Amino acid sequence: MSRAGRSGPQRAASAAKGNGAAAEEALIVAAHGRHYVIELDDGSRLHGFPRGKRSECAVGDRVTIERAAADQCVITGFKPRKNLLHRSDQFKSKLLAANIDQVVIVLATEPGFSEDLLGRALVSAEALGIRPLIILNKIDLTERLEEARGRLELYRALGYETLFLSVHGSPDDTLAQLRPQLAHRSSILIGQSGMGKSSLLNLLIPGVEAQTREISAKLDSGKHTTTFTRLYHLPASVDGATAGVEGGADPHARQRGCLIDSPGFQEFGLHHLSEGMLERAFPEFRPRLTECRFYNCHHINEPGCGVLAAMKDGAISERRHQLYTQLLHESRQQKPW
Ligand SMILES: Nc1nc2c(ncn2[C@@H]2O[C@H](COP(=O)(O)OP(=O)(O)O)[C@@H](O)[C@H]2O)c(=O)[nH]1
Ligand SMILES: [Mg+2]
Ligand SMILES: [Zn+2]
Repeated sequence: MSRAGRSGPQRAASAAKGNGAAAEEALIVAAHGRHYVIELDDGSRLHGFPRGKRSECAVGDRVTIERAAADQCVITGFKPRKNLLHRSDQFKSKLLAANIDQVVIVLATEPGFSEDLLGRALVSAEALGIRPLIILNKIDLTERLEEARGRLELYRALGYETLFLSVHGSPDDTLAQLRPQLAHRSSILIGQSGMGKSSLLNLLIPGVEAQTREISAKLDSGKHTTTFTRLYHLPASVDGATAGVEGGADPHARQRGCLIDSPGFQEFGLHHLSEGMLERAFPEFRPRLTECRFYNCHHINEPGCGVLAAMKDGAISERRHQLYTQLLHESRQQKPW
């Protein structure tokens, strides 16, 4: 690859300097089990493995590495991170991605989207203090547009920003809407299959399929699995800049922002969130929490509960309270991990 060719001399120089053992900083751009793809600051990519059995790092982490072989390295540590997004169920807790600025929730008019998944994605973002952005795709399919808009009204009223677009029907408008939202941020895409996540990635990141194949080949020696999380740098066009080379070697790529694509969002377990985190992850609950008679109120059936009173008045939606109840139940399950 030309990339490797370009960075060859640089690599040799840095390896010689530190006798191959100097710690270098790099970015994790893909993860599949204990196998990582590591991107150096010159854009070249290596296979990376953690030193121990258990791996504590995720896509989006900045790590320190030591060269092991020409295209391999050992991850020796990671830099302090802003945040870390998890997913968990009764059986395991999984690291999803680190250093996230925005959770982009991709929904569509057809097939109908899961409101449960939307609610969970919002809660996961709120629990980390990350900004959520809701996208309703396929507005060209007008038959179910009004129904979808109606279901989203609750979330708009809660203050969540919602974009209505059509990746296929009006790609230019879609780009115009998304550019200012994505530029200079690290965003993770969340969505059920069929909502248009891949279509969106294709529109935003030219050549994304080739990149995916390259990473996939690296991770799985040729098997084209899509069961890994990966990070794509946004192209220069996203922030309106005209100059700049496409690809990882562009020194401005890091500042332009990135998109992290993660498979398997049919379910989004949040067993790892504590009760205290949960009640605060519902923004409409927050002002009511001080109204509860009992300081340790669970907002389920306690007398004098501010949340339940607000629900009775119609100020808090029953759908949202149901989700809270379900998440609280999950949070109380035993966790073997
Ligand atoms: N009508 C319409 N179809 C779309 C749009 N975006 C994606 N699709 C279609 O929806 C299906 C699922 O899209 P895909 O990108 O594979 O979804 P993913 O499973 O979320 O990655 C495909 O058949 C796409 O062609 C859109 O804006 N309008
Ligand atoms: Mg897809
Ligand atoms: Zn209460």
